[in-house]
Amino acid sequence: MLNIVLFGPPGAGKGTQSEKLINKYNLTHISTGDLFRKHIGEGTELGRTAQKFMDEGNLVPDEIVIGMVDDKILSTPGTAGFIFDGFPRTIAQAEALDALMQKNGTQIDTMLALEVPEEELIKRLLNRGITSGRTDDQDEAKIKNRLGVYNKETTPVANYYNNQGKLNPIYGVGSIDEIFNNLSNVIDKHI
Ligand code: B4P
Repeated sequence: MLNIVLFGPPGAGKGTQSEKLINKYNLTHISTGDLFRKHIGEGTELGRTAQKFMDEGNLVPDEIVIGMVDDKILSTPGTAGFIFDGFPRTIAQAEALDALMQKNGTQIDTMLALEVPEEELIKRLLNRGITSGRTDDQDEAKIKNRLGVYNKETTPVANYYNNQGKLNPIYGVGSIDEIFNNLSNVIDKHI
């Protein structure tokens, strides 16, 4: 199996690049943000709980996120591997993911970390707020809160993988294809 963590701040291009990577490498995409938006769309209890946190730009509590990822992994047996997009976002989630991988007799092979300056992130997210209607992308104060939460709670996750020798920083500004090629070059070293 090939298991990849695609990491980066909100708006770094994780979702955009995941779509291309899953096609090229035939992997299963697990985006916790997409899974929450699906629950919200279906009006589930999990969705109602998650929405309160997402609307403010805060993280959904770890136990909810981890349970949802565990369910998703169990529902896709026989896959060639996973791309985890927007997960893990805390050290507790990173530890839980290692345990889930171990339980399934596999491991995380590499972390690809997209790096994008904050002004560019704000510009991209406000733009997506207009085109997608996503409410968490429409208010600059909420976007700045998401970036603050990322800096405080999520950046330590990069160190967690760096300590395991798995961190690969990739510059995330440029054309989507150029960034995709740089990500693919790192992945190709693991297959
Ligand atoms: P996510 O859905 O993960 O949203 P995101 O980080 O904002 O988006 P992403 O990074 O995938 O978007 P992309 O750059 O592709 O999370 C939303 C919320 O869910 C969180 O705030 C949190 O509340 C909750 N949540 C999710 N996971 C959680 C977890 N594990 N724990 C706790 N809470 C969790 O796209 C951004 C824009 O940039 C797009 O419009 C795209 O077109 C554009 N773009 C992409 N690449 C570009 C490029 N190279 N140049 C120019 N524009 C580009």
